[in-house]
Amino acid sequence: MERIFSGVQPSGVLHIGNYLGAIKNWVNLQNDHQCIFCVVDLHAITVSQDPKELLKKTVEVAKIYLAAGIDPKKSTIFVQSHVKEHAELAWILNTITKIPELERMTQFKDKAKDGKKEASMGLFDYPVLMAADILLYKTVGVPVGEDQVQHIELTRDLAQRFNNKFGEIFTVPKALVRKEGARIMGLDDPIKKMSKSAASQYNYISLTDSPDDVREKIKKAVTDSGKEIVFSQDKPALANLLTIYSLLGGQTIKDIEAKYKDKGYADFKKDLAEVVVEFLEPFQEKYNALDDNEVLEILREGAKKAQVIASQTMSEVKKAVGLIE
Ligand code: ATP
Ligand code: LTN
Repeated sequence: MERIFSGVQPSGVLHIGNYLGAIKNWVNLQNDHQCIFCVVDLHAITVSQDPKELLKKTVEVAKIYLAAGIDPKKSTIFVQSHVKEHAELAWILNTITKIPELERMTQFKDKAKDGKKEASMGLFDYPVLMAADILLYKTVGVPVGEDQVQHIELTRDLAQRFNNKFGEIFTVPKALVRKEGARIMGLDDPIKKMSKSAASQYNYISLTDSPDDVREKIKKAVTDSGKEIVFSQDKPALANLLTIYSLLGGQTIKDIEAKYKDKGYADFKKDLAEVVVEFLEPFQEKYNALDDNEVLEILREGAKKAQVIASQTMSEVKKAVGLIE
């Protein structure tokens, strides 16, 4: 079976963009692939995190994986910092990465926008650690949202460069990006992607939001000028809301447009809120029923399984590079 690897940072509460862009796809893949899903805590600390909150969020992200339908009997779930080989391989890949390759990364440019002086080396090096995550497991496919494609291109370049220099060790992975939902936009700003580290909570609908929060956030969501409910590129706010409605409600955009032909934004938004609430309810029921200690046990077992593969790859890498084991 082809191997799949992906991860999410425990940098905030996951939102419907993370679910629709990435995790939903993971759930489908686990039936016919060997899947490894990681909570990437070492990536989260590339920007400042409160230590107590980080611990809490790491367990929360794992619970979200489980509540979304990731089955630990089929897939390996673990925490990145539990498998030390991730940091070890990142160091070796650093030695074949060129500085301009990292300077080009749009995520770095976005996150360091308040001034490169304040950005850490870790933030700059983030894509190399991500390449290490993927290459350690000889991954074939990486299911992610659109914003991560540039990082996967770099991962492919590094794999090829390493293989040319030291011998064929790494598999060259490909990004698996869904056609729809790969880029859910912010509710308060439809030009930027929905982000869990956004300044305002009105940017996103988190997977743990209460029904009243959802209703309020959708009511406040910005809309475009005009009255008609139609999907169009020059109505980015409405296009985003229609996409969310379609993916969470299981109806085509065409059907939704027909349904609101003679109605306005108020009716549309009211119903959209109920579609989101209906999706979240069973999800949150499963989430709330999970026991933290059992989840920690799943993560420890997952790390043991991941480590077997990671240490095998690391030994091959060390031998190839000329490091004594
Ligand atoms: P942050 O804003 O804190 O950097 P994030 O919300 O972008 O976080 P990540 O942990 O970086 O979340 O991403 C987890 C997964 O969710 C990735 O595969 C990413 O591509 C996907 N993703 C993130 N935001 C969106 C979005 N708005 N639409 C679709 N997919 C998304
Ligand atoms: N950078 C990713 C998170 C991430 C990841 C990975 C995704 C870290 N390592 C490996 C896929 C494969 C993000 O979503 N921001």
